[in-house]
Amino acid sequence: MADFDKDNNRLLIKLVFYGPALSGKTTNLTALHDLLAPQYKGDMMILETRNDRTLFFDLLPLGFHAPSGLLIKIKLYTVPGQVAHDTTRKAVLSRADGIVFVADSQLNQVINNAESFQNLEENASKVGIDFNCVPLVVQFNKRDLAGILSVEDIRARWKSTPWPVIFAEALNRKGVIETLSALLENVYPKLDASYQLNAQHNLTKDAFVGQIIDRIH
Ligand SMILES: Nc1nc2c(ncn2[C@@H]2O[C@H](COP(=O)(O)OP(=O)(O)O)[C@@H](O)[C@H]2O)c(=O)[nH]1
Ligand SMILES: [Mg+2]
Repeated sequence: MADFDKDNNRLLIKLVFYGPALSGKTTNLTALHDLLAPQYKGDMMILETRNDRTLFFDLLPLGFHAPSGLLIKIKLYTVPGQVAHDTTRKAVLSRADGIVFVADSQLNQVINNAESFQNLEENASKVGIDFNCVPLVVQFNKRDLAGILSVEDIRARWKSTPWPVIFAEALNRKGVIETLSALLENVYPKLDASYQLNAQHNLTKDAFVGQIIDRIH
């Protein structure tokens, strides 16, 4: 769970965008970054390891304070989707507080999506994340393209799972805020259970989500 720094009364939350290569993970991050007001934009950082790239940034560089004074900071990460970069994916996934799985809606990406989702499940277990409990949102991206799975098909396929499904066109900045918002809604109860955000810090779920989403337009 989140990194709680007791001395500094600070909670550091890590959110990871996972998915197959080229599904739009980086585009999601870039869109969120672009939509933030300048004073809330952290520098976009690129971690280069040999031949792969991991992108991350502080959602609100200064964080925000719960009424109790607790400082909350959020970092967003993408993983490299290429099959070869499994070690990096595991490292990035490690200690994630929430995950967005970015699927590519194109019909010819069904297998890549499935393999990547399976890889997520395996890697989560390898880094000690309980896949049945971790907050997860599934985003079907690239809804603007032709040759995509229908909304009905996708809904039918995911109906029996516990995860929210959001449709997006990250390239056109559609659905990205909704995706983040859905993830934060799911992250809050876990954080609340671990750190008594409501009882001890007077931070309700609406305030938690609102503090973040209100700064993205
Ligand atoms: N048509 C369309 N293209 C998209 C969308 N989102 C991302 N892309 C494109 O898909 C390609 C891969 O995107 P990128 O974010 O780099 O994928 P990543 O490998 O998952 O990080 C780029 O050319 C993007 O412009 C979308 O919603 N619609
Ligand atoms: Mg990328």
